[in-house]
Amino acid sequence: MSELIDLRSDTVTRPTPQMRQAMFEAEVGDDVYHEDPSINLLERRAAEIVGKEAAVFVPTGTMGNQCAIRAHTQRGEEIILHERSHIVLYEMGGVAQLAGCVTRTLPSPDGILSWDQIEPLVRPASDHFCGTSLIAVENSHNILGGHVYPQQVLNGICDEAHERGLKVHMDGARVFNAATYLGTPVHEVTARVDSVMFCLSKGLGAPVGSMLAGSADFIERARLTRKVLGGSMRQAGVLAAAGLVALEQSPTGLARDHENARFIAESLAEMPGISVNPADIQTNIVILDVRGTGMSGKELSAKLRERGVLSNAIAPYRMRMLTHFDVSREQCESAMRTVSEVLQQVGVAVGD
Ligand code: TLP
Repeated sequence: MSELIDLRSDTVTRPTPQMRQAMFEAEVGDDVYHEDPSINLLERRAAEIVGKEAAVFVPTGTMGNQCAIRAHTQRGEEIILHERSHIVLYEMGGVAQLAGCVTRTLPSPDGILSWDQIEPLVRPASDHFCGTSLIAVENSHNILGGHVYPQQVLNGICDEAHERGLKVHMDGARVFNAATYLGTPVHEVTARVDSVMFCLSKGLGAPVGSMLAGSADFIERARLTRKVLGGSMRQAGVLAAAGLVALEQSPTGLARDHENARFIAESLAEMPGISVNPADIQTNIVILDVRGTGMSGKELSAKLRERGVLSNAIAPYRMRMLTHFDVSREQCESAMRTVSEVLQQVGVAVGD
């Protein structure tokens, strides 16, 4: 089989030659003693870029979110967030298991919340209720299609939350994609949140690692949880070195990924049985409804896999395709030809 075209996630990117070279040359030390120069530099640069006092390097985005939640909350408190957020769906109930908190979730079709929705759920602790202490936003929002918070909406949530003594954490796994879409520097997107986690290992293309940033105090507390979770690494400067290359070089490539996602959505929108709105694509994530093909998402993705195109079914009739660093426009074109061939072979006709 010729080379696979992997649209399952932007987590699948492999380190570039520059990243591998930087890893080879990295100066390292024991990070638990704060003695790894590459990690120290990465943490300083990350904090600077997102406009916060300090940052900590964590092995995964999940660990970054969980360290943030632990550092912002006390056991028995409530966190308000979107019902389809990564923290709710894909972090193994870490909010309950690790922080001892409860989630109160809200719906919205695109993953974006507003203060008007959040406000009625906020409550102080009482004889009957857990008190709210944290709001978590996901920017861009993954599973509902890579949507980005309009900056005013996000700033509004932060301002109102702060007036009530609540903290706001941003799961910014793809905040660089969000900033690219908005055409603003990342520190403007993150200006009013108390903390932000972002992944080096997604659109930015590093092999491993995420950053959690916030106030110096907050990061000190987050480091303790990182240790509890076994995430305090030693000579991990080899990873940080790749992360630094990703941080400095990759953001400019994200616009290309967004164009490719738009191309994929436009191509799919023309195909019988597939429903997707290209105007909905803001970043690098395409969610498509395949009910009209007569196949489930799993069936269609299995047929694509046989022909070398990898994608994920995320619900019985919904699939997700992501663009990234390691897929070129030509590969997107080839993947779209493959989808079209599969639909023809199974006899999906216009109007089905
Ligand atoms: N997302 C992965 C899967 O876990 C779903 C993906 O393929 O998209 N926040 C957001 C918004 C994410 O999308 C992810 C990963 C994470 C956090 C966690 O990052 P990792 O995988 O590094 O723990």
